[in-house]
Order: sequence, then structure tokens, then C-alpha cells
Amino acid sequence: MKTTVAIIGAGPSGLLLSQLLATRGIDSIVLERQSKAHVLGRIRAGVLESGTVDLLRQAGCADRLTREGQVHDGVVLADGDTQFRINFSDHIDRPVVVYGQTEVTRDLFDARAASGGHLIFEVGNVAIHDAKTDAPYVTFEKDGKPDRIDCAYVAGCDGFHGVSRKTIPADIRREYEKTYPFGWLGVLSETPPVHDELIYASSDTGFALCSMRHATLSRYYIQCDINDRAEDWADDAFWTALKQNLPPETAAKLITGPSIEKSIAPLRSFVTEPMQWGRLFLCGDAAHIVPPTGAKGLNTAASDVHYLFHALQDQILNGDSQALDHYSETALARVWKAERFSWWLTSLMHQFPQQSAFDQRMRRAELDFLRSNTAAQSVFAQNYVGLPY
Ligand code: RFL
Ligand code: PHB
Repeated sequence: MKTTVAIIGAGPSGLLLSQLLATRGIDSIVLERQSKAHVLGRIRAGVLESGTVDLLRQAGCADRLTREGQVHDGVVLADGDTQFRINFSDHIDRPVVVYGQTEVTRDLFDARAASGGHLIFEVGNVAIHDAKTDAPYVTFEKDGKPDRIDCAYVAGCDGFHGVSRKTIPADIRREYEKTYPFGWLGVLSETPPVHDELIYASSDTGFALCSMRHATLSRYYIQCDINDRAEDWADDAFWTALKQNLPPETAAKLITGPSIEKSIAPLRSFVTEPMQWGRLFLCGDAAHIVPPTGAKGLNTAASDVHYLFHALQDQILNGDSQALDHYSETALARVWKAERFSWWLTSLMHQFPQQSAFDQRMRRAELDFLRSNTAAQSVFAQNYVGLPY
């Protein structure tokens, strides 16, 4: 097989890049380790920055998002019994849109199918070769048979556990990592959301997030022990812990019900540098991870795709290599700012097991400052809604 861009991974990064390239007549083949049903079964992000929405629009797959996505002009932050709202439009002229990653992925799959996109699922043993030459190629197995794609460029969109990042030799890669001493236990339930905006709540008993997908589907998270297993958390225990972490007036309004999905995610900050090696370019979780507290993972993946799409387009259609040569530094400049915001909000809102009484008071003082200071709220709003590309 032959194509211009071989894309490893059919998560949001790989699908969006493939669809954007198709709008400019640039062909690609997407290789995915899992089945399509498996990719669509993953419950992940819920909040889209306006830049992500614009990209999806540019890719021609924002019709349902425009109809069904909920535009949010603020979030609520809670500290123990008190809560306050940050109103985005007081500080910035863009909102966020609440629309699940599962739906984004479904829309991208549909758009790829409608424009004859070439996707190969359930592939094994993917390996990238000769990335430092003008003629890279990718080998893989499908149904036990070996196969090969010759290409001009390889986009590594295969997430944190993929093969692309590890193709860059260890003596060239620099990795920066921070792990957090807790995880997030998430529950999806067919109940009305407790509030019409997201609530990020900090309390002595731990962090909680109230989010949603639509009027009758809620997504809730609580901070949990890093060694917990989702199957050991009964629904009742989850609802009790969630109520404990929320301000009493919110807890009193919470409507509970059976969970339809329950999972635990570890929290990690991670960045690899550089994000390119010869003709291999990394995008999204393959190159960086954020803890979910700032809702930045999918959105940072989308900003990488924005830079890589424009750089490939300049190179392939106009022979201009300037942006592609500098893809890594351009993408990383924005990545590190998203890392900073996610790390800061995670540190501010969670209970750290070994934290001293002094450090806890510092967190509360910072939350109080945010509650009462419009400049601090403006910094929050600009970061949450998304920094410019
Ligand atoms: P993905 O989604 O991990 O997709 C990578 C794909 O590559 C495939 N793959 C391979 N394919 C072929 N060969 C191989 N060797 C392969 N190895 C892997 C995988 O099967 C997969 O299909 O990475 P991508 O596309 O970069 O997208 C990143 C986002 O998925 C991720 O950043 C977000 O989900 C993070 N995230 C959130 N981001 C936000 O912007 N806002 C949020 O509100 C938000 N909430 C979250 C989140 C992530 C969570 N979890 C579970 C990690 C909430 C949670 C709970
Ligand atoms: C979600 O709805 O899944 C969600 C929302 C905001 C976050 C993280 C996850 O910060």
C-alpha cells in the first residue's frame, strides 16, 4: 500500500488529522489497534475549547455538535461549603462547548466513511521504519498477515501506550513526568445533571467534579485512592462519597441512579520532547498527558493537529517546509501552557495524602483569592476556555 501520510491511531487526533487532510485532497491511511466498537466505547473528555470546535467545523463534522453541544459561559468552583462562579464572557469573548469525546469520535468516523477514508482496524505489530529518510514506511499485521504502507510522512497519533513515541531513539527523547498520589473514579448515569454548569469541588474529604453529557445523562468524578479498583466501588458508596465532597446545598439536589459506566483513571502530567524526528510527527496523548482537571487533554491533541495539518499542507501543496521544520517547538509552546494550567488546577483542588496543615491553608488561601479577585478569574477563564493557537 502507498499513501502520503500514514497515521497510527484512530483516536480523536488521528481521525481529525485524516479528515482535515482529506479536505485538501491529501490522502492518508489510518491504522488502529482496536476495533471501531472498542474505540467508540471509551468514555473520556466532555469539554471542548472553541478552537477545537472551529477545527471540527473546518473538518466538516460539526453539524451534530452545533445542534446538540451545550454552550457554557462559566464554571462553578466550590471550596468546602462555599461556591462561586467564574463567568467567561466577563473576561474573554469565547465559551466552551460540552459535547462528549465519544460523540466527537463518532462524528469523525462518520465523516471519514462519507468521504471514502481508508481506516484499518485491529492491526497488530505496528512498526515505523526509516523515519529519518525521505522514504519512511510502516509495517503491521492484519488477520495474522504482514503488510506494509509506503508513505511520505508518519503521524504518531497512537496515545500514551502507542509505539510512535518509542520509535524516537532514547538518547534523543527527553521525558518530563509527574504522577499524582490519587486517581479519578468516574461514573456515567442516566440522571439529570445536578447543575446546568460544571462544578469543580474541593473539600477536606477530597475533590469532586459534576459534569454532564446532556439533559438526562450526567458524568461525575471523585478523587479516589490510586490502588482502588472500579469494580470494588458499589454505586451507593460512590454517591455517598460524591455528596460528602460537594457543598451541602448541591449535595441535597443530587439525583442518583444506577451507574451505566464506572472507571478509574490515574492522574499524570507527561511531556516528551521533541515531538518530531525526521518524518515522524507526534500528536496528542502520544506526546503528552495532562491530569483531567483542566479538561485539556483532547483540546491539546486538537491544537497539535491544527499545527501539523497546516504544516503538512504548506509542505505538500506549496513545497514550503518552514512550519513543518518547526512543528515540535510550535506545538510544545502551547502544550507546556496547558500542562501548567492542568497541574495548577489539580494541585489547587485535590487533597494530597501527605500535605501539611500549612500547605492545605495555602490551597484554601489561593481558592479564596480566586473567588475574590477578577484578575485571577480572568487568568482562569483564558486558560479554561483555551489559549489562542
Ligand atoms: P487516544 O484517544 O488515546 O487515541 C490513540 C489511539 O491509538 C490506538 N493505538 C494504536 N493503534 C495502532 N497501533 C498501535 N500500536 C497503537 N497503540 C495505540 C489506541 O487504540 C487509540 O484508539 O489519543 P488521542 O487521539 O491523542 O486523543 C487524546 C484524548 O483521548 C485524551 O487527551 C482525552 O481523552 C483526555 N481527557 C480529557 N480531555 C479533554 O480535553 N477534556 C476532558 O474533559 C477530558 N477528560 C480525559 C478526560 C481522559 C480521561 N481518561 C480516561 C484518560 C477524562 C478521562 C477520565
Ligand atoms: C467530563 O465531562 O468527562 C469532564 C469534564 C471536565 C473535566 C474532565 C472531564 O475537567
